[in-house]
Amino acid sequence: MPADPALVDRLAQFGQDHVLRFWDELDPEGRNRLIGQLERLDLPRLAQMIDRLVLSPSKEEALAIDPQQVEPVDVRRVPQTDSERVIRRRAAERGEAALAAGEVAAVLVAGGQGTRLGFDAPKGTYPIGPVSGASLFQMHAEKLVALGRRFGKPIPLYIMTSPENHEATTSFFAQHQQFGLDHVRFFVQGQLPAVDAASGKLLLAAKDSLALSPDGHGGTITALAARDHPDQASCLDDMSDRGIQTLFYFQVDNPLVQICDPAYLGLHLMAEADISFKVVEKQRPEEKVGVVVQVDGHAQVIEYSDLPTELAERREPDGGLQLWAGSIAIHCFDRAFLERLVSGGGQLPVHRALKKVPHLGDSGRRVEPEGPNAVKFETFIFDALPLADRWSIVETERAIEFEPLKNATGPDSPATVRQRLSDLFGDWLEQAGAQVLRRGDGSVPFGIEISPLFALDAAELKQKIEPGLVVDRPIVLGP
Ligand code: UD2
Repeated sequence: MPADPALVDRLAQFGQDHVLRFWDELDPEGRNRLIGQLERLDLPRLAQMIDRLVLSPSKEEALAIDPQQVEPVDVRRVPQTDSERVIRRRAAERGEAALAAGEVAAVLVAGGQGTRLGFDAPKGTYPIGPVSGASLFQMHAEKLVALGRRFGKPIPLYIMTSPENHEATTSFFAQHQQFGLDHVRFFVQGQLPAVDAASGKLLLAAKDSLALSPDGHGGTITALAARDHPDQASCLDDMSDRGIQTLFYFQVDNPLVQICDPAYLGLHLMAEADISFKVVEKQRPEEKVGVVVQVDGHAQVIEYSDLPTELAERREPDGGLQLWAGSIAIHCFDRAFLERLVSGGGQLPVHRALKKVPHLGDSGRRVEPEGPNAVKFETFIFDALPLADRWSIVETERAIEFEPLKNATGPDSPATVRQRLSDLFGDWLEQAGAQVLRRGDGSVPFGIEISPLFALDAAELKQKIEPGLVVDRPIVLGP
């Protein structure tokens, strides 16, 4: 059976009909797969992306921001004075009230490919607990269970996966009885095709499949609004039915994240913000975090890979970086803001990434490129910031809230993350009255782990341990 002539025409109109060149060799299942993928493509939009980001990327560069217009953004800094501490305390009360009223949901993005870590499974399943080997997913889920108990209302969790890791992620949760969570719902992000970097032609991963990759965490917004079946509510509708007003958004790779931090939620609510960002002071100009800046009176993020060196290195008279506010990808969203974005069709801008993508050559043989050969397209969630009317940017301390797992070795690796967790839990134990053995440089020389189900913070820990406890060897405090 030949391919549908209307589809062939449509592809030909956009110069992409070569993707059907193995049609005659495909079985019905393969044909259906390919047709399904092709029908989901927005060809006119794809053609624009190819023109702007592949065939004439210099046009895109010409549109880039003028460094003279980039200024630091207003940030609510870590409290230094009594009055600032009072504001945080009031904000925490406001956030606690929202949690107790069941108005907050958590959204965990876990659809990424984790290429840099070199781990062949969903990153959330990585055993990161310094002593128990608890997974990232377990740590996040147990924080939510503990928070639900503390505030008397379970916090629903929505987890974004990608087609590649959906099955493995959902089975991991099923194997662990959803880690005791009351409500967890998985939703799958969209995909975008990779194209040849020289010609802009779609690449095939197999005779019956395009080379597709996740559409970036900017895909969260459309995926939250999508329905898997016509009779199923979207995640946003489900949240609305549950009375959720605020979404707390976080990434899978940072086990220190203070999920649903009441003070952060409260500052977001008090500012009546559409979107909030948590930031830390960047350690070095080249650190791989996007910076929150202001351009023409409006806040936006410049991703690390797009930040010109001149701007990254610009310093204040006191020597500090001028654009210091590094985004750690912890956000609050007003649900109504996301609904407005979806109904207004407000698509986030698409970014390009030049990558090595294996594909099928003309003869049908697999090509393993030696260097980057293809452009992948991605959207970023932080590009929602310029679309917001009101925003709130809040500083937090790196030592207590940010140590992401990105690489197999060196910085941001399992070794640094486990060390940071042990050091942080060592601090909690000391604040709770224990004595902890330390190295000369202050670090803890063995693993310490405190399950969120045992204590969520130092204050809770203090009620649970014997005063005078001495910690001089690996320890796990669990439920
Ligand atoms: C991200 C931010 C960076 C900084 C840093 C903090 C981007 C582009 N940059 O850098 O500014 O905040 O994090 O750690 O995000 N993900 C998906 N689907 C996708 C792609 C990613 O769910 O299609 C998830 C992924 O599972 C992870 C998170 O998004 O939880 C971050 O992805 P990344 O590791 O690619 O981002 P990174 O480290 O370049």
